[in-house]
Amino acid sequence: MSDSCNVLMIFPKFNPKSFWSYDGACELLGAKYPAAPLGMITLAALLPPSWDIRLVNRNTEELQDGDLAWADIVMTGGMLAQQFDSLKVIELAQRAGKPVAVGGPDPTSSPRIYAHADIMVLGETESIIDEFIAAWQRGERTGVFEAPKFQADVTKTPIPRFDLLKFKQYLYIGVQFSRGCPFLCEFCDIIELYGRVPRTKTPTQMLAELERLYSLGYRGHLDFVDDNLIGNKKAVKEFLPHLIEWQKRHKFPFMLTTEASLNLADDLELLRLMREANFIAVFIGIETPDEEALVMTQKKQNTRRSIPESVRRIYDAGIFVVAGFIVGFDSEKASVIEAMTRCIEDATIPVNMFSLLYALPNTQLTRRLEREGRLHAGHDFDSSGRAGDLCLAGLNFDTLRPRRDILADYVGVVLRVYDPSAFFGRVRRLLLSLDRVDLGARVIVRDSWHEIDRFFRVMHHVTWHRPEMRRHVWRILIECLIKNPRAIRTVIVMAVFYLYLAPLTRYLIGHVEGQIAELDAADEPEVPEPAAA
Ligand code: B12
Ligand code: SF4
Repeated sequence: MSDSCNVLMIFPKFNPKSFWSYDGACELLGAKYPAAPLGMITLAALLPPSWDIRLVNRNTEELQDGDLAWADIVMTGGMLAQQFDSLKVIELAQRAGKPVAVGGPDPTSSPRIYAHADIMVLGETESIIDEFIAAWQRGERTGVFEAPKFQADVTKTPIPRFDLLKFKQYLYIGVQFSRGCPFLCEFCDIIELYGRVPRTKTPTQMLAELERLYSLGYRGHLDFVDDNLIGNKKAVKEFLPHLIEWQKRHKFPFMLTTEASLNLADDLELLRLMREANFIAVFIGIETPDEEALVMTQKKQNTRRSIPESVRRIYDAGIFVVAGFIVGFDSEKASVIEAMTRCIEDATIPVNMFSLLYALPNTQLTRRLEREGRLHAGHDFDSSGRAGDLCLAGLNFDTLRPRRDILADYVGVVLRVYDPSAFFGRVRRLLLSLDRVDLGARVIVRDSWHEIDRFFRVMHHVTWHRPEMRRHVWRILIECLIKNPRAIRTVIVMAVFYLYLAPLTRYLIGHVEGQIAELDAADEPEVPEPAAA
């Protein structure tokens, strides 16, 4: 038995042109990719300390000559939107004669696609890592290690190996407090992968993670990647006072974002705590304003409420909402353009991710569509390098409403919501009234100083290269300076969003219009050849 092992972790490339890839914005802000690979660095922390680990993130850097030769084992894997590159990495490793182990959400949801990898570590690694390590140390170089479902005790999860990250490559770093979500949305794979009983880390554990990041020199944007931060309200309410105290003691080194369900709006105490901890934004799946569709898709927590009022309550805590909307639910009877646009305008949500309904592998939706004979063959296999992206590759099933109408609605909503006047109109209404928490003059001056370079870069780009934004951004900036200076940072955040969202939406619209044209061409009756004279 040998105690040493050279592990080459390769984090595969994400498919391009996604809402989440911040194309253009990353370069402008001096980063290479928005988010860091938290799953991989968590796995790294679970391996024996005597093993040497090299992490190569293919989204930010190239594999160097010699990396593969150095490795005793290659570890790779991630999500569906990385499947295309994961399969390439497996091939690269196997061609170099190295055993390759895969893991992460996509191999867990679709193991058959990765069956040719030498080793599969499926599910939450914490629960199965000891078996894998023991087998490796016995000299076994193949095998399938499957964790029992939802058993991982996250209070035992070690601090992720943040030291393996090159912070400058990223716009933000992720940490995780909880796994799982109590709700039952039909299209969601989170509850299948991580369960419906949210498991949380302890406050001490979380503060140790923050302390490690702090001592490694990280400052700035920290994302709580929880599926639903408020899935276990009692636990998060216990944690937040510790987080507030830590943030205050360290003079607020981190501005925080997360994901939560809309019922966050019902708990003013929770909102107050999040505000004080310096949460600046929360991603919420609103999905659709159509009650019937919400009921059918089992997203009952969004029903029987006014969506704009709920969002307003979150704004009152100084936290802005980024929303997810889906077009293509089975219950849609007619165009959703009007209702969706109205909901977004009434709720004043500037940034919205629009998806076409996607049957992700390992969901109730996928199983229902399969039973109904509507699921497309190869729905879980990425042959094009586009799969998984809810904006580009949705509707991987036979729709009930004509497909063409759904696609036309998608284009219609995106066009209206991302028209520059509409977008900046919402930004202005939101920011003039957003009551950001007061972090104190010293923190504001320090942050402004740290970000002055980014501020000038963004404003220079807006002023000289983006005429459609220039007037709006300068106007809101000046108005905010006079009427609501605490929201200035958010003006720049919104400008950055539009910098990449405008070209992305043009691309998405072109892509979807291409699909519409294909459908039209397939529908056109063939013109008979003129008869020969
Ligand atoms: C943060 C996040 C993102 C970030 C990415 C951050 C990054 N660089 O990794 C962003 C915002 C970019 C993102 C985008 C998307 N995401 Co995402 N994302 C998440 C989220 C919420 C947290 C990921 C995380 O850090 N988890 C914490 C770590 C500790 O958990 P973990 O990754 O599961 O890792 C554990 C194990 O899986 C294992 N493990 C992980 N990797 C490996 C590798 C090996 C070799 C081994 C052995 C083990 C192993 O060890 C860890 C400890 O147990 C997850 C849900 C979740 N709870 O994980 C969804 C999730 C991964 N995303 C998902 C999806 C579908 C997407 C999108 C495609 C669509 C979307 N939701 O908008 C887009 C991709 C678009 C694109 N083209 O880029 C699905 C994936 C489903 C699938 N079958 O693959 C998930 C599971 C849930 C969801 N529906 O959102 N996402
Ligand atoms: S609220 Fe979000 S995480 Fe929870 S089940 Fe619904 S879609 Fe999934």
